[in-house]
Amino acid sequence: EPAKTILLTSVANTIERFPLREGSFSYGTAGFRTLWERLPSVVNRMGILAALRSRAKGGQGVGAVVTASHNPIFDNGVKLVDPDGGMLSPAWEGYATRLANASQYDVLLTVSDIIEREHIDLSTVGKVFIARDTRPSGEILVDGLLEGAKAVGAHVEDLGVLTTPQLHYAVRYSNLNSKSSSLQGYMENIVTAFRKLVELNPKGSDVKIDPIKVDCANGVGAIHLKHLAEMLSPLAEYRIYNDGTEGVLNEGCGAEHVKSLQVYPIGLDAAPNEHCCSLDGDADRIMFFYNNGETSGHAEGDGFKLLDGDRMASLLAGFIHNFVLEAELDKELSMTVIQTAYANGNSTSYLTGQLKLQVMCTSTGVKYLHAKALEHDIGVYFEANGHGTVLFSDKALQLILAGVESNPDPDSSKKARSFHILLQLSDLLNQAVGDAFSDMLAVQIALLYRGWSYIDWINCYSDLPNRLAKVRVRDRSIVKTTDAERRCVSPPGLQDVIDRMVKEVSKGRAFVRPSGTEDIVRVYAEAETNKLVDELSNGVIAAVFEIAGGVDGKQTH
Ligand code: G16
Repeated sequence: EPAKTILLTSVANTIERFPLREGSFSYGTAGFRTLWERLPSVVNRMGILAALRSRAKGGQGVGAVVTASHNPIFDNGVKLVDPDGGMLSPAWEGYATRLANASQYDVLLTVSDIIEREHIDLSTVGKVFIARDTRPSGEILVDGLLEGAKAVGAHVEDLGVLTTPQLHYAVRYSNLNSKSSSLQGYMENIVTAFRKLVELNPKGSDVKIDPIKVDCANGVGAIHLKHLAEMLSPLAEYRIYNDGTEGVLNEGCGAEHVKSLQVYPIGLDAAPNEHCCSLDGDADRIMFFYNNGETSGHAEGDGFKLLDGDRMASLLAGFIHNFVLEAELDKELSMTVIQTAYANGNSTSYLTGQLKLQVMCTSTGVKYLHAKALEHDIGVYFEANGHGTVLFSDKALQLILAGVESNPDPDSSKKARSFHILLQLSDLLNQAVGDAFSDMLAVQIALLYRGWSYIDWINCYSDLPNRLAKVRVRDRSIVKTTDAERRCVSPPGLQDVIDRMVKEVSKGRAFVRPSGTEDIVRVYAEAETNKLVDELSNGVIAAVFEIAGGVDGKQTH
């Protein structure tokens, strides 16, 4: 077939310019992630795969984003976005790993194989949207991505420096044609929904929204938040910290830093009870925090109070469920909250016990939570680390829209208002992927409606003391888990030791799993008191170190 020969020749030409580096690569929790110098060949090949994916989907747009999100600045990564705006279908992750590790010759065989297996019609034209975060290496890596996609005959649109959720959004709506997929369209969509929600507030629109201090992790979030803040001024006020003009990306700041160390980000001075939050390096996760004014003697974290992804899940699930009830949609729409094993035990108890909501647990990774959420009419999914959103099914949107159409005046009844509020919330909350911007605005709306400060929010339940640690081992791939990562099946004997330690501790729970974004094993522990959780966490860290082959000394965070 001449078309295939031409395509393979063009692939051979592009991969020659981006030779394979040593080592093995695997499509992890969120794509490939490693030191950026190792990545040029991988990124080039992901350009090829993105174009193939698009052609396999009849020419629908596919996304490719160069980012290493929360990782250090010298790392980078690449992940693909499917035409619906979600993560790449797991069925294609195998192709990604195969391509990334293939010799030059095997690349051609693999591409040929994908064309056959996926019945790709070579008369279609592909479309690939690309974007990157602010990492300097991104500028270099993007060239390979562009070349790879073009080599497979895709039309490439380089959207430049975007937050990861902005790219997901652009891909989704370029294929749906129901909203503008441009950056301006993205911004106007959330700004309009936020404004309408403020107007729909039952307490009246003449309200004061608490200003919020936002740590942007010296990443891409700062660039776009400046724009968003201008659009929302003077209704709401966002004070930007760590905007990248001085500090280093994710260093001493950002959502991962505040979550795992439970301390303030560098450079942000939180006066007692001021509302604060931290984005991560590509603005797809968010952590909220404040200073409760108490002195603990632990200078860095004095008075530090964290409101994490579990808190967002409980706030937004409770908030939305209330309107579902008022709109009398509860019989027709299924609603579920999806968490991972990292969810604090008390958050799950609050969701099931107090809010009477169904809760499910999946493995770590937005791709798993998102897929589970899609199985329900309203799927609220949040990882404790701050990733998440709320998805509304087509059925839910149709019923909500019908409610709005038959009740055009939101002031006519509580029920009418609820339809209008739900409609705006479905617009505000990113339907493609978790988004720090829309999550931040949704939290502000929920607090505004309830008349709550962060203190009221945190008082919903108290977190069980918990610790998140990292252990470096020789080969993390020997650590294997089951039961949504709650139990470890390899190396042998490790789970037995963990079980024994957990049994000794009141309200104890612990698990270990290999990270899919960093070369470490993560250790999570929770227990009734700080003393007990320290003992449990240290015990499990030591067990992992001994049984799974620890190196470089132990790390406690
Ligand atoms: C990515 C994923 C998240 C995951 C996180 C940590 O986030 O999108 O779903 O929770 O990695 O994963 P792991 O524990 O496997 O390292 P991000 O913000 O880094 O893109």
